Amino acid sequence: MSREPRPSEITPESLYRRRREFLKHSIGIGLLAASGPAAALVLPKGPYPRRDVADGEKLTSWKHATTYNNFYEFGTGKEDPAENAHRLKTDSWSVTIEGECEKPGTFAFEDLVRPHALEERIYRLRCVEGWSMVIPWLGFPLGDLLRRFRPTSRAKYVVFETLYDPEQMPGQKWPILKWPYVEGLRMDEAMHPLTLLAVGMYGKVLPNQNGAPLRLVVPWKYGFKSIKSIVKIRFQERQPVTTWMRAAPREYGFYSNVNPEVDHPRWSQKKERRIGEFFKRDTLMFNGYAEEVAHLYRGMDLRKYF
Ligand SMILES: Nc1nc2c(c(=O)[nH]1)N[C@H]1C(S)=C(S)[C@@H](COP(=O)(O)O)O[C@H]1N2
Ligand SMILES: [Mo]
Repeated sequence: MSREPRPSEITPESLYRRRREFLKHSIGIGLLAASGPAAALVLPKGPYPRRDVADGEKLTSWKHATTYNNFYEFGTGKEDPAENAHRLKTDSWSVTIEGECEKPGTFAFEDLVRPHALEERIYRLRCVEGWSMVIPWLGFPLGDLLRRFRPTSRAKYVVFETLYDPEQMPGQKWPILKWPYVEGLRMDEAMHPLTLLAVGMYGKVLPNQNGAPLRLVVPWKYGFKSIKSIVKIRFQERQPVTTWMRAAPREYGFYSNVNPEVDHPRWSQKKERRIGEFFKRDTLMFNGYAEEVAHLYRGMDLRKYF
C-alpha cells in the first residue's frame, strides 16, 4: 500500500480507538515497505488460530486452487483468471459501506481489515458446475465487520459488488453477465459465524485470480455466492437480484444452498468431483454444514427457495 491511512478515513471514533488498540497488540493486516513504488500488502506472521471445518479432508493443492478458477471478469475459461488477473491493481483498494446502517462510509482496505484478528479456516467449497475444493482460507467472520457499521432494523439483506473496471477486468468488455457482479445474503446468513471474509489462503495474501484483496466465502452455498474483489457492501430491506439470478432465474435462485436433492435444471447435483481427484463423491446437504446452518431455513420449501 502506498500511503499511511488517515485516521479521518475511519468515520467512527470507536473504530479508530479499536485500531490503536489493535496496533498495540500488532495483530491483523500489516504493511511492509517494498522495493517498488507501491508497497505490497502482507499478512502478519502466523501461526493463525486454525479451525478445520472440512473434517480433516485433504487440502486441494495450491497449484489447482490458483489455476482452475471461475472469475468471469477475466474470462470464462477455467485457466483465464490465472492468466489475466495480474491486470488487477489491488494496492489503494477501498470499500464503500452504504444503505441501512448508522455508520456508512468509504474505507481504505487496510482500515477495514486491520481491527480483525485473522484466523485460518479450512472449508469445502462446491461450485454449482459440480467440482469442489478444500481450501485453508485466511480471514475473519463477516458478521464482525458488519456489526461495526451498525445496521438498522430495516437491514434485511446485505448486497456485495465486485469492482467494475473493464481496463483491469477485460472480461467486463463483453456482456456475458451484467456487470458489476452482484451477490447477496439474508442478514442472518451474513451474520452466521461460518460466513467468512477472506484476505488470504494457504497462509498467503489472496492471489488476484482467487478474489484479491477481499472476497466472501459462504461454505454451505454454491461457489458463485462467494463474490470476489469486493468494493461495495450495502444493507437493504428488499432481497436483491443477484448476477446469476438475473442471467438465468430458473437455474440460479437467491439462496443457492448446496443441496443434492434439488437438481440444476440441466444437471444433477448429487455428486461432485474434487479438483485433482478422478472419482466423484457424494454431495452433502448444505455442503456438509447442515448441523451449523439448517436452522436458518427451517420451515422453508427448499425446492421453491433454491
Ligand atoms: N466477481 C466474481 N466473483 C466470483 C465469480 C465470478 O465470476 N466473478 N465466480 C464465482 C464462482 S462460480 C465460483 S465457483 C467461485 C470460485 O472461486 P475460486 O476461483 O477461488 O475457485 O468464485 C465465485 N466468485
Ligand atoms: Mo461456480
